[in-house]
Amino acid sequence: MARKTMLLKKSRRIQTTFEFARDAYAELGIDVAQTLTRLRTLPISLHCWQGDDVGGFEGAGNSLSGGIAVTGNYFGKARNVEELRSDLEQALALIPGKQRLNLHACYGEFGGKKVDRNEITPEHFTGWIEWAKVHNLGLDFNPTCFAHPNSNDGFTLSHQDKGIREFWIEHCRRSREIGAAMGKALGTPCITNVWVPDGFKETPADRLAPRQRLAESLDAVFKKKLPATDNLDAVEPKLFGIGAESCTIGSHEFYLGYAITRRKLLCLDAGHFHPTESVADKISSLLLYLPKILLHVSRGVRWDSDHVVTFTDELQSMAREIIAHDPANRIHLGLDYFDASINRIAAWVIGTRNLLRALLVALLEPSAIRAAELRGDNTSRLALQEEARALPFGAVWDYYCETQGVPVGPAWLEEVKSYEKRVLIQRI
Ligand code: RNT
Ligand code: ZN
Repeated sequence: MARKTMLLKKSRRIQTTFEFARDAYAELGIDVAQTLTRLRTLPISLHCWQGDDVGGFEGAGNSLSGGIAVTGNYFGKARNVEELRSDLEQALALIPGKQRLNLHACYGEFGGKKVDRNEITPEHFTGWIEWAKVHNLGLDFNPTCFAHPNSNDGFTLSHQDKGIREFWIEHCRRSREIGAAMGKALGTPCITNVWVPDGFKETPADRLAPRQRLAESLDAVFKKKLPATDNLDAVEPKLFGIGAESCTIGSHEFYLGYAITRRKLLCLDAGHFHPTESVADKISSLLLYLPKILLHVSRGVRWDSDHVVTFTDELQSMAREIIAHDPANRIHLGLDYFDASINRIAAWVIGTRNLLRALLVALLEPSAIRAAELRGDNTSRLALQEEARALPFGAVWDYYCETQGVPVGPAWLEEVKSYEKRVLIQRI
């Protein structure tokens, strides 16, 4: 009874504070209801690999490679597809709105058989497609060009050896077919994103030849036309990876040129640039030349460390640029981080809720800021930008969570803790 009264009081408080906030925004010319409708049209693609430390279900005993690394050994990671789905369902139940799921090729259901990367087919993903239908989720996809004996020396699509290049070309071709099968079945295009780790630890004698090989291999991968309603291709550049410090073949310049000339989506991962470079600032430039881009929202700390997305200034800048550039049609939003030092479900929830909250703040930006800039009043622009930080977006966010039927404030944590006690503990 006491709990019921408390909940009722909380719900009333959420409603009342929301009404105050709504009026405060209305005074600034912002229609909060419209804002929330817009927020609902922006799904975030949750990265399946946060659930099991980028392990996958091949059962081949391949350890993570490609210059990416997961640190931490918090208990309870998903060990099979059922556990991963159950964990995802728990995370999704705590995130407002409708999201998507981003799968990697190594997460297929191979029925205990050895299916090599150049043998995967859409059948290995029918389980995921059926599950996505039930949960009303769109799917995105990635070839897995790492954690495999054929990538042990750090090269895949740009490898000197033709046989190895062909192996990875076949893997990426099949990945696109799988993406298209997913998109077709679910009625929403799958973004199939190619990232390869290829690069040199030490100074190479020839930087050109591997880049030529990468371009040729990618052309072979993308040769077959697939309907844009089923599949959209993306390519992901990177400054450097661990073990590829001296020259990363798929650099930003490489893929920028590639994406523009081949009409592909460019994927910007927030951890793939120099720490002082801002991904937020790149969005407007890219969208002048590319119809669509993909974002891997992540948080690098000193390097591409893939920390959980937090509510940083950089995240907020990124969100405001996203909102300023027709995100429903031109920007696909995905997450990309892997933290094994905390509860993995909480990691999903924290990062996704933060990105959504940042998008909400961006949607609630007072138009007076832009107007000040237009009339050359930079004093007012700065003053209003700083005042806007204290606007009551928290009340709108709480109301959004409440009306979307997910826990308000830190209440989601109780559910994660109870799932941990009920389910994760048994995985030890
Ligand atoms: C690596 C890239 C890539 C991967 C995932 C697992 O630096 O960011 O997107 O994180 O494919
Ligand atoms: Zn990424």
